[in-house]
Amino acid sequence: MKLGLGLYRHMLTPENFRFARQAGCTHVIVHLVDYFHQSGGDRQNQPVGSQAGWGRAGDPNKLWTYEELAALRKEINAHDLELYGIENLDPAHWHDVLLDGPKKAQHLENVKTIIRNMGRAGIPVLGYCFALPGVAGRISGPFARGGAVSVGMDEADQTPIPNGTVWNMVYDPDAPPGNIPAATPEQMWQRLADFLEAVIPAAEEAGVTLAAHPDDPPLPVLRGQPRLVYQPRLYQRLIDLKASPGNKLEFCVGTLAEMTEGDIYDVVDQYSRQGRLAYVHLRNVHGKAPHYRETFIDDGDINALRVLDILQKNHFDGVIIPDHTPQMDCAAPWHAGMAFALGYFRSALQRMESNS
Ligand SMILES: [Mn+2]
Repeated sequence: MKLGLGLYRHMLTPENFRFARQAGCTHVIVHLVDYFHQSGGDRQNQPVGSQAGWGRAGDPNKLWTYEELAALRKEINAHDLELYGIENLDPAHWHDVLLDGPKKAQHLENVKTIIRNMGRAGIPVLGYCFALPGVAGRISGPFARGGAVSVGMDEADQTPIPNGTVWNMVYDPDAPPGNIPAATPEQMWQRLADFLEAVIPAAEEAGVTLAAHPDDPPLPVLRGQPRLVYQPRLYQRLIDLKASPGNKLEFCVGTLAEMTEGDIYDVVDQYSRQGRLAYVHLRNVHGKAPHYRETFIDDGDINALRVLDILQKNHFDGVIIPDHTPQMDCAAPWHAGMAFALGYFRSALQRMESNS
């Protein structure tokens, strides 16, 4: 098992690469989607609510190139770190795959091109969320131990998604007024099947693994749209759609624990035993969707040490990252929260290494 840190696009700086290495990470996972671009949102904190959105999607005609990916990997390697993966696709590049829209064929080609560029640049994992609404309806407050600011949820946000928006980002600011039509669950599963059918062969050829995040928050319907993986058992349906080593999971333990069915330790065992985890988001939470609060890693409903033991037992050899953490009261709230979680993981991993 390897320790990693997830970094948002605006955080891809030498200082943050050094921070990751100093905290014991050997790997990083990067976001290249520029959330809150042009929206003036608070980039240090996790997004809450939905109406303001996460800003404008990127340039539909500018896919991530081999040159920029290779340069990023080189810079990360220069800090004695490996670039393990890219987390999330830009809605500008693939919205009609999610929406089954008129540009679907072109957008499937876009994803294949990105995958080929990643493979050539030596970046092995692409995380994605196959969701129309994205995260919505979160609230923020002093919910964690000692009044640390954290995110949570009290009720499901069912406000409809406006035209020209998907996954909280605006890809067409000139879209006509109105909302996107509600899909059926079967339509969404078919869209996912079409996606995997089209891109998994390209991923296999490029040596890239696709990694699916479960629906966050895990609710059957959000913003009037059906969700796919809102109970642990639905992850099995996703991996069974395409029996390929390129079809794996961005296994978010926090989101899985927020689901109303299943025992989290059985769930971790079920999927890690099958060797279908690409990487793991390990965070803690108290409660079940839609009523939950995110907590410090040692302080929620999940025994994270027990999760790590199960992953070890099943020979999981990928990367774990803290996902997100409460913010700590100091000059660097995000970094302190991450350093706390990373120190916790380093200790657990060191103990495992000395016992094996
Ligand atoms: Mn997650």
